[in-house]
Amino acid sequence: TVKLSPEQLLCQLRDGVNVSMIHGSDSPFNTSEWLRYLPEKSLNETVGRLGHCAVVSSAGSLKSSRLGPEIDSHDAVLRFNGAPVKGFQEDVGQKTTIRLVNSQLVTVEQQQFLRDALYNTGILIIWDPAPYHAEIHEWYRKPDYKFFEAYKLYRVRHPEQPFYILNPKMQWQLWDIIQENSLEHIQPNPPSSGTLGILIMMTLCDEVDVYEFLPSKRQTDICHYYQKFHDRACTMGAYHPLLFEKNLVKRINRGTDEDIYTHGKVTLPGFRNVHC
Ligand code: NCC
Repeated sequence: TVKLSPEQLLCQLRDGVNVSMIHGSDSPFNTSEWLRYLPEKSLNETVGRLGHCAVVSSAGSLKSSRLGPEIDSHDAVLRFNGAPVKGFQEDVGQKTTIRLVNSQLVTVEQQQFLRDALYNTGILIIWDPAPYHAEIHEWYRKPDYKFFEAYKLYRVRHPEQPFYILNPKMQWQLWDIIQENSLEHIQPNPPSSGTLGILIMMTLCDEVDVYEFLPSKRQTDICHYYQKFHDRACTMGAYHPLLFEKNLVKRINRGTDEDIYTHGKVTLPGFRNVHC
């Protein structure tokens, strides 16, 4: 295979990955029961057209970065899972427009998820690993984590907060493109929340700055900026094909290597600014 140019790669992502949320017309969610739980408005209607966006990885290298004000200067900010802002504003900012959570967090730590005020800000999006290119029906019967109950409980407690379920098709469309553009064989596990979040923001925004997904000079074995836990796998990947995700993002970066080195910052165009 020939190595695609950055522009070709962007076009492949734009046209090959369909970022969508589960909607009340998607069978088997097209029941009166599910209609009560799913948000009425689409994600697009809820956020409107976004200009400059930031995606904040949870990496330990955000520690002492003092990137907070720069991150908050964006129109919208996406964060992951239980990544806190309280007490860490200097390094990661305080704005949260979207929080992308995995289904493991919501089920294994269900009580915390239902109680912790951290989750009550902004728009929530949940995703769950689906079998390779499975139909929604198959996934619905056998989700990786049975998060539907937690989702419904949360919706009842916070009916005003937009909370979407990511259509699981996206993860394997994205995985296929990562595999196609890598020289090695990749384990067939879905991409990390990080790359899913980047693609979500590229769909919604004019431009996307991603922080500490590609590590800066502050790179460390500390897993998260908010925990004292060391594990290289957090940055390199174990279950998720994280290293391959990062290589792909590096190839479509429109920013400078200097920005990666000093800020851990990558700048990507929104898909509406990609012309194929
Ligand atoms: O750690 P996690 O990821 O929540 O991090 C969010 C995203 O930030 C990027 N990251 C994180 C740490 C690091 N040192 N370098 C990074 O680049 C990654 O892109 C990552 O996706 C996940 O992807 O959902 C993940 O979730 C955790 C965990 O489930 C949640 O934090 C909830 O507790 C997973 N950890 C475990 O299962 C132990 C992690 O593998 C993936």
